Amino acid sequence: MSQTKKSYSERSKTHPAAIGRRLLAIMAAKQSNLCISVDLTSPSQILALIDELGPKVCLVKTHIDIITFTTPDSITAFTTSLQSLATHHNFLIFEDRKFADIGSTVQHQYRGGIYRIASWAHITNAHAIPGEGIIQGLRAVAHEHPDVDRGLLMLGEMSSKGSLGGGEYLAKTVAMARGYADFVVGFIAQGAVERAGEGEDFVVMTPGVKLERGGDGLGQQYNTPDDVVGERGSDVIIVGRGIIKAQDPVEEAEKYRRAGWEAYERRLAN
Ligand code: 5FU
Repeated sequence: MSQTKKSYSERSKTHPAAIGRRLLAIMAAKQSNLCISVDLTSPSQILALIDELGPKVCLVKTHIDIITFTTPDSITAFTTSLQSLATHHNFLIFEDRKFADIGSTVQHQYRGGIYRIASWAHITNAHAIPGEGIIQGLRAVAHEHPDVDRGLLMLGEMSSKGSLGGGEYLAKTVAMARGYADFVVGFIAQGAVERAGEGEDFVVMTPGVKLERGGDGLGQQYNTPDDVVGERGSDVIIVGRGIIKAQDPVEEAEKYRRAGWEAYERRLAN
């Protein structure tokens, strides 16, 4: 059976990565394939918005390095509060770090520095351009946290105009990830990726989503939830400005949650 025809609930029992099973179970339980991208710079505003939107989402995406922190302690306070919100509202945390270096360097970047991403983010992502050492390096750091589940998304195709990803690049990225199914949960891409067999399951997440198609004047390209989930077989819609810049972000998030979920239900039914 094609992966796009399987329910999130069914896949939550068989996905090869523990964090993949957990994410799919949350999606099924909350009837949400919505990931909110909270691209604001004030820590308190971010946390307040996440507290409001938490019930509607399966995943919260951060860019920790765009946030204005005044002290190292304020970073820890932020990530601790974020983890509490994740537990309280039952969502996972995805740090959109886009690692892109050799295995040895990304280990330091994932584990250390001022952000210590591996200590609080359930999921992060990486470019395939350096080769599979990047996956091996990140996975070794994840294994330093045996008490918590960690996962990686490989970037196979970006949403922006002129992206060098997709096509053959995406296919090579998928091939590279195949040996690491317990850690690579899936891909950032614009639609479902080819599976080699029934045992494989990739959670595909798609940024560049709005209720109306268009762009932002800086290369971002938007498709609708129905385009990406219904037509192209992606699993999770990643939405930033479509929600956070709306007059009523909670009401808008509900529109996206419903649109994403209905597109998924239609996909299963057709
Ligand atoms: F990998 C990607 C990509 O291909 N496109 C993206 O837009 C990531 N993103 C991120 O998703 C980007 O860095 C933003 O954080 C978010 C999209 O935000 P928007 O406000 O919905 O355009």
